[in-house]
Amino acid sequence: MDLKISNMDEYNNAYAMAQSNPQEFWAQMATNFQWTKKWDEVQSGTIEQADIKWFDGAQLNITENCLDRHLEKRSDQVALLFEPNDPSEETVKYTYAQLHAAVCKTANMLKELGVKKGDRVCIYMSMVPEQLISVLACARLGAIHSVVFGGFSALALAGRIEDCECKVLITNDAGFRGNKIIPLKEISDEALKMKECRSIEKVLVHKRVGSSVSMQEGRDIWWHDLYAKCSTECEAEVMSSEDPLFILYTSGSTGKPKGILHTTAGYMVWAAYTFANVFQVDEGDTYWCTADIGWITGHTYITYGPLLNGATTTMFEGVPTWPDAGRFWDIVDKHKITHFYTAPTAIRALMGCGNEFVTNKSLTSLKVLGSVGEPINEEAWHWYDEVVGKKKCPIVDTWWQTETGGILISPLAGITKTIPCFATKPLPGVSPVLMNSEGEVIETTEASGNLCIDRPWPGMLRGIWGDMERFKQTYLSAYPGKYFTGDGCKRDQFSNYRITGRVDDVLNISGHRIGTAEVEDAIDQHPDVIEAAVVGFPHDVKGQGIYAYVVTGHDCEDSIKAEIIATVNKMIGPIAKPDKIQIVKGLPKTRSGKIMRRILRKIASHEFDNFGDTSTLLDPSVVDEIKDGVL
Ligand code: 7RM
Repeated sequence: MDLKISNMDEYNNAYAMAQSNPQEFWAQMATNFQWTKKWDEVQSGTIEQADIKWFDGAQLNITENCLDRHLEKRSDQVALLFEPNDPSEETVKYTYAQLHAAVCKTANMLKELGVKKGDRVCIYMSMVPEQLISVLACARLGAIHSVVFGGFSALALAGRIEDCECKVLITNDAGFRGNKIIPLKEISDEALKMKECRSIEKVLVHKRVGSSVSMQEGRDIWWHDLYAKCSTECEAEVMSSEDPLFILYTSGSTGKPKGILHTTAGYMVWAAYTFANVFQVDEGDTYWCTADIGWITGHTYITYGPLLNGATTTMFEGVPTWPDAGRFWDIVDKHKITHFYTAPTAIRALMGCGNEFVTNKSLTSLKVLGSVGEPINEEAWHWYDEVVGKKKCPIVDTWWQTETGGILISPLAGITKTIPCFATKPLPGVSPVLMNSEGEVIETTEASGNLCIDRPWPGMLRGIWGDMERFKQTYLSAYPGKYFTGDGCKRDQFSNYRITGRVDDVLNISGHRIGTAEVEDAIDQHPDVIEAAVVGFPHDVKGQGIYAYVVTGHDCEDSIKAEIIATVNKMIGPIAKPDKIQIVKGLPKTRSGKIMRRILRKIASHEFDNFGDTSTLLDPSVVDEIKDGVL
């Protein structure tokens, strides 16, 4: 059976079959791939036991499925289209044959540096083709890639390198982003100097900007020096289905970021299946996802999903508003982009720049528009639909998470009826349930509750690197036998799903996940800070902004706010920078010492009445003081 569904009847049939006979359904889907050895069992293990397996007993290499498999038919088709930051610099194109060769060469470089199956490789790069190539080169060798977004600080990078003990780091001299240059090698050097960051043996440095960087003898190697010497042939390592493919760090409501672990076969099938069905890319189409490969969206929907389907995928190095707010649409016209996938925060930012940046472009190539990363508001949905899509392009509002590997709830382009702000229907194999506050499944169709998934799907995370207990605790314990998403959700009378946002202490800032505890810990590092509480508040462009309430030891100069921001930059990176910092005398606490975040969230959102039950407050006068000083 073909991967692709082409009408609503087929969707209904596929959904029903994946529910009633998942083993048979996924066995049929899996025949679309190249296996070295077939599986013994399609799905085994349970959520209760936290030992989910898909296609156990099979052997494969995901890069053979992304690259080698297409060479017969598509060797001269463009696989990767790279659009540089500077519009005057030429586009770079890799055909499937060229990408295959580049991945093999790069895998051979990594071999030279001692990388073997199961080793972790950290990729801390800007959005250049070599970033995607590095990801695939790791997969070719069976090395586990851990991509760290280029906006994270040296400390954040060091923490991620240390947690999974990466052996090799791949970086750029520096990266272009709009009118900025990000000194990636310098940041890497700083990270590697830290005492907790000892596992790295070699650093492979790709030259992008031409910045002067220091190269440490014996440790640092220029990409171009080694690349020239490596062969374009590299046999793919034979991997077992449940061998780890990658780790990707993401924030939770407590503690350090978690290394989300994905394995080979299930992730591959899920990435390919969801890409094919949600986007409905046809022969000759050009697909572009604007995410960074440092996030899960870039893993599944720039790299693996499109290439597994033999599509043409686009990578853009820059930002939406440089040189001006028409950049995205210039690129759409230049490359006749048919499928465009971006985040609500970008849509809102561009919406605020005026329609003229869009209406003076053609955009006639566009067929499908996608949204991901956070709930899309009504106004942005309609602007996207009307001004960008000219009411001719279905919008796929795709709900999913780092943990889910790929899209779980979304319209299928041109098939599912779209509704503004609704992710609509679950993909075949996805069984969403809404839970009430008693922890029971809500049976009525029209309902709202906490979103859980009732049974394993192939792309489901298999664990948290080095911490299986936390894996069970975070996702599998709140509702026994179910995967808990951390999101709130509404279901309408026709069983369409609308995701309303996190129900835990995870913030979503411009589609980036940030834990309140992480930001609080960072702020606490400032020597004059006694205590801090961080909450989200509604922000027109970012979706949510960061509001920090800070208790300082003594009367501080106003400069403390700038210092706090600098501290957060250093600990996490600019993406976690508080938008508002209010210095307060105390935080509203219960008698048992818990901060009442509910009140702080309300104040930050300028909702000053109805704080709910405040009878457990230790000192109610604190609330008035905070209210009076609100920003
Ligand atoms: C893909 C990604 C996951 C969190 C998730 C939600 C929110 C993502 C949507 C959405 C409403 C959407 N992975 N989220 N997509 N909320 N509608 N279409 O973003 O791990 O970084 O974030 O993002 O809260 O739990 S992520």
